[in-house]
Amino acid sequence: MVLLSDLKKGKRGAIAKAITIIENDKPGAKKILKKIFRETGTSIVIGITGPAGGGKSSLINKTVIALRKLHTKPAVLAVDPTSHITGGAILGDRVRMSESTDFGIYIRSIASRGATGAVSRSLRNSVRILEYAGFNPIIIESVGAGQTEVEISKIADITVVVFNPNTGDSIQTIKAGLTEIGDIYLVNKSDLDGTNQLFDAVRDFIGSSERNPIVLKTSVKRNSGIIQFAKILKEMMASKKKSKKERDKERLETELKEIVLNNFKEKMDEMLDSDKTFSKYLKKLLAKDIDPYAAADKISKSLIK
Ligand SMILES: Nc1nc2c(ncn2[C@@H]2O[C@H](COP(=O)(O)OP(=O)(O)OP(=O)(O)O)[C@@H](O)[C@H]2O)c(=O)[nH]1
Ligand SMILES: [Mg+2]
Repeated sequence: MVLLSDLKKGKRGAIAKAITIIENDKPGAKKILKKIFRETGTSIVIGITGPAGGGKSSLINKTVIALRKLHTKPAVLAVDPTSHITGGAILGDRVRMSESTDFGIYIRSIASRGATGAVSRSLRNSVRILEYAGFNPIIIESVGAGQTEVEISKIADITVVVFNPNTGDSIQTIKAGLTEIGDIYLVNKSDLDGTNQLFDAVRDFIGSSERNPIVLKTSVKRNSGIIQFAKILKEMMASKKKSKKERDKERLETELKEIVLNNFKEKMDEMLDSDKTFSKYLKKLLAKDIDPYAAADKISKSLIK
């Protein structure tokens, strides 16, 4: 069991243990959440997303140091979508981010494999652990592939999208999902050719939308734009804090529904295995006496009376 007093003090060992429990042990996770929940929901979550290799980890490494100097206490969760393929990506992130851990910043990779919703669930609860441990802001790095970028913006209070000129991120190739979610757009690797073109395009197409997001150039290589980015984040943290209650109300409602539905699903799954109506209609289905939809209707009606 994790020592709550150690967690509260922000001790690394306790945080690591708690997050491992959150990720792998459902009953253990429930126990921890019961104890810490009252003291969560207090930190600003910053989601940083964008195409693979855009420089997100490198940028976060520098940005957290700048944020620390601005008297905040950042922590980082890196969602790692490739770990189950190569096993090398976690190490890559750790190495790239190693500089910042010397400043009392907590960094951790979160495995992205698992059932739908499992990543969001462990992210949400890992954020809670870090809030309880006194970190603010909590930065989540995720590759903008598939649905993850959208999911990140559901968890984050501030969403940052990172593009760069060398991957052929012309405005035409940028996925619609990414153009809609950012509060801040970074054109990173601004030391490379094509930066101004991409910057203008992003500003014209996304920056001029009603949401009015901020568009900035950064270069980790030249160490430019990063302090400005950190300052903007800090200012935005203050303004997003004011609207946090409202966002959280909606999110908690969604989360609660999700958990209840999941509970039902698990319970029903168990029940169906031994349900007489289910086996009766399954037989009919196998004999082609009924179609699957009609059979499902009959079974559902018999269960929900
Ligand atoms: N020229 C240049 N290269 C950069 C800059 N920032 C990062 N890189 C390089 O880009 C490569 C990818 O950087 P990462 O920080 O791993 O990018 P990432 O977006 O975290 O990558 P994934 O997590 O794999 O999606 C590395 O080789 C970095 O050294 C920059 O500002 N300029
Ligand atoms: Mg990375």
